Amino acid sequence: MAISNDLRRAIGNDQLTVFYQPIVDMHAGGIVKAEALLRWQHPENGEISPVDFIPIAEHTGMIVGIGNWVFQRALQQAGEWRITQPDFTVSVNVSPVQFYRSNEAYYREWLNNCKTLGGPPGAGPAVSIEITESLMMASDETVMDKLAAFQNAGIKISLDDFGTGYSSLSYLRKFNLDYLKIDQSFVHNLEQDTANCALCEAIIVMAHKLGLKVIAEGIETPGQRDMLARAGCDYGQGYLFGQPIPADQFDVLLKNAP
Ligand code: G
Ligand code: G
Ligand code: MN
Ligand code: NA
Repeated sequence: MAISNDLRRAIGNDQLTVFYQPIVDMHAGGIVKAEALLRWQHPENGEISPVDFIPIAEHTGMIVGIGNWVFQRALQQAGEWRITQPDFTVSVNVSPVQFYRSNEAYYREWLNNCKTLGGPPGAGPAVSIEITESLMMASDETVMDKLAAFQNAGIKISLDDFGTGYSSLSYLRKFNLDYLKIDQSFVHNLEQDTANCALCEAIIVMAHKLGLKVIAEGIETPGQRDMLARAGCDYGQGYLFGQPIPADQFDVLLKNAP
């Protein structure tokens, strides 16, 4: 397929970049984390969304190499931001296919990278990972072992898109996660939809009782921010605080942040 050949070439031709979207502390304020989001600038077709090319990368196995590259980029970048903000963390999306298709050596390399790249070690690894429910559904021993290896190395784990999959609550007991990300579909009509509001409040209470911090995604209005903050949500992400932007623009955002 043409696009998979193009993607193979994109890796070596500097067509892939990592953008960063701010994540703010809902109570103290300020940008304390970022999510790394991959972008592909195709030479003829312009920007191609990860929604379109990640599935191809997964299907062909290219996601292993691409994922490794994103992880290293994000780690190096997070290390730079840690010079002025020692607790700063960048979270990286990790596809289930990366877990299935990669071996022990691959993980050891990731974990070693965390020690050598990523800036001052004081606050633990500068990168955390985001996984989805589909990975937890597989729940075989090797996936569990790989997740445990990350956590033993101090890498925090977020459950992304919470509430959109099967959301079997038993996963939350079985896996020892650090963050739960409320999917943006719950946030977008928070001010109009009392049921969504009730769900967000209940998710936050449940997560806190289980010892997880909560990140709400897709916050676009001050009203949504205020409702989530009142409900005790720990962190917020969305266009209200900033879109995904290149690292040099993120630098400026961090320097000018209050
Ligand atoms: O920012 P955006 O609309 O482009 O992201 C679309 C989707 O692509 C999101 O679900 C996001 O998790 C996914 N995505 C973005 N970057 C990466 C990446 O580096 N790895 C993986 N596996 N998924 C990514
Ligand atoms: O699936 P994941 O949560 O990793 O991807 C997050 C996606 O949401 C990215 O595509 C990102 O660009 C997008 N996004 C981030 N903030 C907002 C927002 O406030 N509104 C909307 N509509 N999309 C957002
Ligand atoms: Mn994500
Ligand atoms: Na999400």
